[in-house]
Amino acid sequence: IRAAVVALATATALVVAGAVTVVVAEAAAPLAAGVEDEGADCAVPGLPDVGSLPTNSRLPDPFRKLDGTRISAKSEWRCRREEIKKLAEKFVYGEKPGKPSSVTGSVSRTGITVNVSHNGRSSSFSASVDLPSGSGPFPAVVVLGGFGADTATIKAAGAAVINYDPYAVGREGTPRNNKQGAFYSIYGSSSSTGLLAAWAWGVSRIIDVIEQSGGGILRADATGVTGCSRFGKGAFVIGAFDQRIALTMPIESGSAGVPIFRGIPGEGAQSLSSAYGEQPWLGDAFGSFTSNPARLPVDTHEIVAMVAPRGLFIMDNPHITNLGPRSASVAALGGAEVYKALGAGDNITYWSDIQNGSHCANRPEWRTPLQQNIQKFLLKTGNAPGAMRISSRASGNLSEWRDWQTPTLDGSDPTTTPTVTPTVTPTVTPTP
Ligand code: MCU
Repeated sequence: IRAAVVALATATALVVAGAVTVVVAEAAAPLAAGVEDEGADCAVPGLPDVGSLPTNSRLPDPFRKLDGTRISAKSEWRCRREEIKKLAEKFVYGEKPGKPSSVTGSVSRTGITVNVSHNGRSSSFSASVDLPSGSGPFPAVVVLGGFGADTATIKAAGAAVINYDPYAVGREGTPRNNKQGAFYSIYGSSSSTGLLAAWAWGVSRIIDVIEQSGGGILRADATGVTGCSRFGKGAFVIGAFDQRIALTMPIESGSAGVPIFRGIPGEGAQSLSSAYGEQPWLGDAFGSFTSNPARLPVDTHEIVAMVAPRGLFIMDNPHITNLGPRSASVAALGGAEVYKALGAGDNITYWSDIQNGSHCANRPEWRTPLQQNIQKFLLKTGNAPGAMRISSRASGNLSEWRDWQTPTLDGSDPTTTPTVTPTVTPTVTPTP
């Protein structure tokens, strides 16, 4: 069936039996994958050791596999993506473990509970739910720490808000060797996984519970995520590391979020050592790169690419250099090359063209694109194209950062679901 669907997706029109025309087009809004990690079965070759990494002042080529060859077909992206995921875990965020042996919980009209146990340890956490008007089941946007895209706009667009407290899963203010929260109760307080990956694990467990709930209140196939500032760093990593998330919306995420690591020192944003030291947001392994990002075998344009072809709406603030907005625009432009190669260039938006320079302000400029992204990727009622609205105050130049070109990939994107619209042509019955 999958092969047939893929074959159909490449056709534009099929005439069946003379009377019924089946129009097949690639859907503009691909559904999120039904699983957390669609490439979990990929055989990833051994990763390099930290000591053997070459220095590369440019962004690594997202299309070049660990074996040195480049991908040439869209169907190869899923396993290249898995390589990027493994590199990002090993060198940047720390490992995000998959679904624990037991995840149970409940979804009500006011809240979600999550109980997890694994290897003889257990922990739990909860999140509150705020439904929009109507009867549901509703798509939902996970808002980190009550601090993200405007919740009134989210609800008015028809999506529920899940208020997620990341600190219940990975606390701030702890030393790296004594991390705390529901994640670390399971995986150990000396786990080398940073808070961002722990927060991502927590959202994945919320989605597990929504899936198991039967979908009467919240739809498991239409989850978005947002957060601002440190929670923008979180929203970015959460969306990259769970392919069930249909729409990822980081806001003003700053260093350790969207901005390319390589660009941060030159731009004068919060330094990598400051971000690494302020809180254990990044994994412990990132400590080898804080003064040397050119040795990273992966950069954040590839974290952007991990979200492809799913919906991504990056909001940034060009008025605060400390946030690295120019480096964030380069990450978006670099990652957008993967979106384009997959035929999903319309699914990414970067928007830093804003007036008010206050950090995490509620901005009128983002209201319409926020509604459009929710309609397109969560409600599946819209089809507005993405946009690169990069403020001239902080606009990076991708060509200065890359020495690779974007390939034309063969085939249709296997993660894109074709829309099949049967049109019945009236049969003309000859009159006697
Ligand atoms: C932009 O995110 C962070 C920033 O990295 C920190 O240095 C600062 O302390 O807090 C910002 C934030 O989360 O503000 C709400």
